[in-house]
Amino acid sequence: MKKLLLKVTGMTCDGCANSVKKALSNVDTVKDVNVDRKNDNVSLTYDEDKVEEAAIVHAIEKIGYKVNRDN
Ligand SMILES: [Cu+2]
Repeated sequence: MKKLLLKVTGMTCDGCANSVKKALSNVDTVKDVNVDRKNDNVSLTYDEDKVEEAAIVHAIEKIGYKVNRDN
């Protein structure tokens, strides 16, 4: 499992944070999703052998938020 930290901008309320969390939870192998809306931080773990990081980023962008990779 690999840990991923992303900067996600555009989350203006707790509803947004929940939407992001839900979208990520639907991506295969993703777990331990944590959304810190105030700091635009989203962390999670996933299996890098089965899922591309791009698929995770896409899941967020698809519902309308911007992702900036934090390494
Ligand atoms: Cu919102």
